[in-house]
Amino acid sequence: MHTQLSTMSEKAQHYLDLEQQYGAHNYHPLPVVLERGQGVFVWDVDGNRYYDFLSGYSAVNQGHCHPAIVSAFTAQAQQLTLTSRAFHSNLLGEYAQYITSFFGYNKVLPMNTGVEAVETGLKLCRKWGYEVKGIPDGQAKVIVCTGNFHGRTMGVISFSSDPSSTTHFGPYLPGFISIPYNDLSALAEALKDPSVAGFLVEPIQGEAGVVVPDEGYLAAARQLCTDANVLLIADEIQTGLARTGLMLACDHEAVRPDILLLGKALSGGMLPVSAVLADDEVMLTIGPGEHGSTYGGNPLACRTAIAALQVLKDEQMAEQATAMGELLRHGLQQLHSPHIGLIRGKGLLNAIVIKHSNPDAAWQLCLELKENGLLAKPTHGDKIRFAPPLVITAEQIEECVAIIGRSLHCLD
Ligand code: IF1
Repeated sequence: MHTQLSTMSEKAQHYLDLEQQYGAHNYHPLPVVLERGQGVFVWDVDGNRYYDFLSGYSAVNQGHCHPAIVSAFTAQAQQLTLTSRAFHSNLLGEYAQYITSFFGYNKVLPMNTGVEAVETGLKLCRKWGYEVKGIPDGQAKVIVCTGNFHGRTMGVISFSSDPSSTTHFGPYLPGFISIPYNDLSALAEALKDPSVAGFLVEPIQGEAGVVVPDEGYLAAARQLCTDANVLLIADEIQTGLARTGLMLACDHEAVRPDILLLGKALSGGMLPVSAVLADDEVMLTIGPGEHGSTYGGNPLACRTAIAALQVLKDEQMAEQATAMGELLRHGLQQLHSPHIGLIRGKGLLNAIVIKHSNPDAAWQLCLELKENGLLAKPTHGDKIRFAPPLVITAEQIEECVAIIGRSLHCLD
């Protein structure tokens, strides 16, 4: 267990004690208790202000409590929040038209959390495999990549290569083939199996520590899948929605997935909203009563998601992410810190790899960053993700680089 650098205020400790006593211990958060967020900033219960360099794992790309999204959410919350899909609502059709034209697909299947979108995409893929591709029933396979993170349900952890996601949760769902990420020959080999229905991939592997594949990987994977009559399923739940400098990370290589998975910032951090986009040949393999969710496509989610998407465009957040990302990576390079082994990322999805003899160094650095007014958290030990909201300004990037530079000295 990590040692804490600073003691908590009595007020903050009170909240930690309640969580410790009454909440499951399924996380190890940084010792900070937040009570307010606005734009790139969050404040703790003692009024201390922090730059948020995690953005809710890219769920608040638009910034905390974006006014236009809050007002859409608030207005709908006072009108009609949930009808279930047993009845129609005046918002689902409008939202479906809006999001399908926004991303250029025939149809959307609305869900809630990201992992539900992943599960839904896999169900669509298998259904298409049997009913369109003609794979013998029960034999459909999906290719996945080692180092993936697609969520925490039993089905999705079945193809995780991370012991902390899988240990003692078996038996696992069969029907997945694991290949190394960013390895086209392994993909080509796996695609020779005629029972393969799909290839599920993150355009950039987030949890693995922002692993960016080689230039051309996605485009080549797209072609290999097309040639093998296999669906390309892009998990853009973390990389999508302007985070990497274009609306989708797939856009960097003009790749159009057969199934597009979105989540997180689709609601700007207001409530869980996810979406599966596909064309009719895939989407219509699921008929009435064959899939669903109580909250999927609820009016509150629909209205909020329209506002969240509109804001991304109106405020040119993808362009912002490109410019601010370059500024951030350049600033980090200019620190010439002996403790930074690697800086990598695209747009405002970045990570540094810490180089230090102490295995706890990344955690210690995050505690120091917190003391200096910036919140970030290590992923997989020695990597720290730097992913601020896309509304961050150049001056704020400069200030954050200075904070990071100052904080790195705690590792000297
Ligand atoms: C945790 C990080 C992890 C995702 C991608 C699907 C999902 C996620 C590419 C599932 C969710 C979250 C989950 C959260 C930490 C965070 C995360 F990569 F973003 F940092 F874990 F890897 N596809 N990622 O990143 O979406 O069901 O959570 O809405 O579980 O600790 P969800």
